Amino acid sequence: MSRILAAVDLGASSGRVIAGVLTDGRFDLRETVRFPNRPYRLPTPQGDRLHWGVLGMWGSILEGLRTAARDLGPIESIGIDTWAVDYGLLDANGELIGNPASYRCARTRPEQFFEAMPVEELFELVGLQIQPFNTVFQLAVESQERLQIAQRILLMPDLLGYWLTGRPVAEVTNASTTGLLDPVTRRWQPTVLDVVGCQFARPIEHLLPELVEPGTVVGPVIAPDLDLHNAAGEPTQLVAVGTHDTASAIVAVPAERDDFAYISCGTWSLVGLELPEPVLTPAAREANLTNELGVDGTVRFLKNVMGLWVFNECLATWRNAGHELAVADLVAAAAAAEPLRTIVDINDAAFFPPGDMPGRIAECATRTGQPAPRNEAETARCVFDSLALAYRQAVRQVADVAGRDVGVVHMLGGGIQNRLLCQLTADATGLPVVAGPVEGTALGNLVVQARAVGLLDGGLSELRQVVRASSHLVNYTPGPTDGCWDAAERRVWG
Ligand code: LFR
Repeated sequence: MSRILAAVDLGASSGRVIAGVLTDGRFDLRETVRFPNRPYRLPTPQGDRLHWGVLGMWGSILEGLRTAARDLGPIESIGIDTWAVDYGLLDANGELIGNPASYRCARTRPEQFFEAMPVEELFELVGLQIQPFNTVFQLAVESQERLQIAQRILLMPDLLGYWLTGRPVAEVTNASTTGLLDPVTRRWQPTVLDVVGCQFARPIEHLLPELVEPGTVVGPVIAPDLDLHNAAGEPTQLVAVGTHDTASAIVAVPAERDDFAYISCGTWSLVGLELPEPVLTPAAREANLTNELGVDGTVRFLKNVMGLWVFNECLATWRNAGHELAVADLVAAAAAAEPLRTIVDINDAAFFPPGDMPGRIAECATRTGQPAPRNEAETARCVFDSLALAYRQAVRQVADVAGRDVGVVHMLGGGIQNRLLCQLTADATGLPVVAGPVEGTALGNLVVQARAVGLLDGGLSELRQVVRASSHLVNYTPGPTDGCWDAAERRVWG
């Protein structure tokens, strides 16, 4: 008999509800709603602020869940995953205080934080790549008014889960992206809490909810405007999956051998290894690598690479200027363009805020003595070549710093529909690439739910078997490159 589970998967560019129909150890996926997601820019006397439209997302999620129940039948469970680091604050009545800020809002001041706690110490304690948007830096610049009345901090998926069930929790994979968690004990880090908490009216420990590991059943779904039940007529359960989207994606790496690296390709590209414990060495900090917690006690040792965000912002710029471009045509034109003509450091901070990416790429080309791309195809080729180069560097860095060999690269997520990018990744890394599944995050979310409610069992390798049975995988073999990627690397990083 088939069972239906629902994955709510919110990315920084789009959100979806995907129903998974589980039959004989494999999932069929049906998307029941998809909606665009973007931060909204609002003016304040202190400068523009970027906010998420969280109630709009909530409305779309309810619509997707109701459609799943209406079209497919009773829903066993729901799991929510979202991008990391962003949060809502609740007041004493359990009400949301204002619109959650977007991590792309340039409001944080990490250097000020380092006056209270040196960067070396922070890394040793929490093991995170220093990114201006880490929750710890966002909390450090929260307004005093909000902090005076805040009674709870809930990360995005935990906030939505609280609205579904009434139970506040902090699921550890996402909590590990805050900069407040000790990646060894998987508990809140007291020394960092002391530093951040001094500005709160109440001890910050009281604002942080109970930590739960992924796979915990949070409770029955009781939200108004939803009337859900499972096949036995009991209430549908919310499961805390790997609520960080990247954690769910990595569950779905269809690996058959241990020496794999992964690249989760979405708005960001997350390039790394799955390890049994964090790497907290100075070498890891100097390479700006991160230790995020994964499902079943694992650690994701990885690098954030700027990702398809840069390409998507290029597309938005061209479309705003009236050029209606189909992605497939653009990728085909990029494939025919001259390889490695212009390459940029795709992780340059210039590419982080939303805006005119083609202009910034041209500026960067001129600044580094390279020819600026002359058209959309050359700009797109520059982005894809630059991404592949950054993947190559990141795969080598994580392998070197962790002291591991890598024999295969697994790419997954929406970005792998770009076959040019997959082939360039094989060429640049010199490693075989296995691409798939496209719906990695949703599948990773679904298998963890299914195990939590007793529909699957086993460890990560058994869950990955279900992912393999549910996916279409494509192999890419590295082509001959004549040292062109070495030369490209020297052009970018010297
Ligand atoms: C990917 C992701 C990354 C995180 C970034 C910001 O969607 O979750 O893992 O670093 O978004 O939250």
